[in-house]
Amino acid sequence: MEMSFRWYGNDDPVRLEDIRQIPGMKGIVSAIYNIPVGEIWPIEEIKELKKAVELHQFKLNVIESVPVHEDIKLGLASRDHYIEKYKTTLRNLSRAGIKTVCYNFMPVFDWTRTSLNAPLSDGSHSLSYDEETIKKLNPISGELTLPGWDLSYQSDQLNDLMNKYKEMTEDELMDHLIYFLEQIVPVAEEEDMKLAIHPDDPPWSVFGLPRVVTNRKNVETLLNSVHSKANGLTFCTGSFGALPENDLLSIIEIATDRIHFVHARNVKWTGAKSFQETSHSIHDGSLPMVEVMKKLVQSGYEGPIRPDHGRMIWGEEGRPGYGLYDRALGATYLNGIIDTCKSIE
Ligand code: DNO
Repeated sequence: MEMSFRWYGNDDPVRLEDIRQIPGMKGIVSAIYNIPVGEIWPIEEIKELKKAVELHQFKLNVIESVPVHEDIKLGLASRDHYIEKYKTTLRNLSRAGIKTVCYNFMPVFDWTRTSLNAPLSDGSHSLSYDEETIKKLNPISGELTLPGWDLSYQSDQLNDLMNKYKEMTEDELMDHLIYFLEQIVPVAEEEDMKLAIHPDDPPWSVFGLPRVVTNRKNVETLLNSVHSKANGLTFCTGSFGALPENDLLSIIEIATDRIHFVHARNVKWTGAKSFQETSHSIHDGSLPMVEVMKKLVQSGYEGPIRPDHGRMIWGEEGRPGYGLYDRALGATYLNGIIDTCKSIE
């Protein structure tokens, strides 16, 4: 597998020089962050990013993410205009040599947590999610903002946008996703690219908005909707695994050669629909990380994988979930498991 690390570009307090010193690190996962959602990514800017990464002897192996415009998720008439732009961005990425693209289809909000620095018993801090707290929060009030969210909306715009989703069922959202896939997968095929949809995080409805990339059945539906290797999945242990009934191993089984990217992290279930992120170790969280890695090795997965969110340890300050130290420990733990599984295969 290609062990990789997410890097947020030149503004990231974690430097490429630091990432270079993590044993076994091969790839960088990044994106261009200053382009409004829906607009075309210019090839020059993509090449610049790639050059910065390659200067440190890394491969820019995945773009995470090219965000999907809300009009596409809403199924509005204007979606075709944004789909055309999405296709152009895919072609530009491909022409710059980048062949794997991660994206998600969550309405309005990307990943959601209720705390960005919840204490763990070892004195470190991590991200957590508590369903009871979420029920009392109004995302429009601005009392909760998260790093993964598009903060360019004014509160009245956000209100209007959320209202547009009010009547939408999950089946309708799935239809809009399939429509999108039918349009973009042929372009990915032409360009020999892999599309890797990220599961919803957490994998249930939040703030009353529909979510569909949540479980094995829905993953099967979306993978079967367009039969092409290009139509694939980001297998994110922490997103699917936040729901105890999601059997991670069986999701790997049904997705097998459609898994194009792996996010590996552990969570501890703290109640119904509630969890806290932990170290990657099986001794800290609820997820069977060793079994998951073993299954990926057995299924022949050789693609990019990254340690996902880490705790904040050793006094590090920085982007929640994306510090250097705990993700580096995670990468080393994962590489140890992978090497062991391979040696006894
Ligand atoms: C959170 C990330 C997500 C992910 C997107 C993919 O840390 O895993 O923000 O990048 O959902 O589109």
